[in-house]
Amino acid sequence: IEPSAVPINAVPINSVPVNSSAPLVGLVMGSDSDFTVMSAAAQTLKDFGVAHEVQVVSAHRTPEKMLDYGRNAQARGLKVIIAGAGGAAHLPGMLAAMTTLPVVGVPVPLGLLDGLDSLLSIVQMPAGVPVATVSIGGAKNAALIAIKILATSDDALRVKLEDYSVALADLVEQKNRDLQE
Ligand code: RP5
Repeated sequence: IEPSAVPINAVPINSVPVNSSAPLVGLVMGSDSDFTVMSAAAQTLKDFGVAHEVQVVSAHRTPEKMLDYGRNAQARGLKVIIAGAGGAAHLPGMLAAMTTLPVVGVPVPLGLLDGLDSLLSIVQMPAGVPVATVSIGGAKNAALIAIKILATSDDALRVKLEDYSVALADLVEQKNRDLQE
């Protein structure tokens, strides 16, 4: 038996042109070193045709920029923020404290603690200041959460999510067929 080499999360979706140049999703990370993980979110947003921006905004190295980013995000037209950080990962929580927009946090795994440090830094928010935290390295799901939020008021995006779910189920069935060979 030779299972397909295609990973289950590599579902192809129809790419459609971005219909607006104004970013709806702010994809930020504490360091450019986080982009190896966060690029999966950028790719997914691109695949769904969602206008987004990508920025390095560090809670520790550029704290004033981080505060301004959170403060101005909604007025600039963003609808959701995805924030990834590793280690002492304060960026998602601090942005959540500075904006009424939903913030999705991505724990980025670093070398020593396999991302558990990042996860706990992001997920343990005090009541009143939520961060929707995905799994360690879960940048793709972070993008899908952002897309689902946007799809609540965007029928075209909702249809694309439905198509994506069908493609995901089809891929599982294809793998089952492969297992029979
Ligand atoms: C965090 O420190 C960043 O989010 C990154 O995950 C980590 C290490 O940053 P670099 O030293 O690689 O720039 O703030």
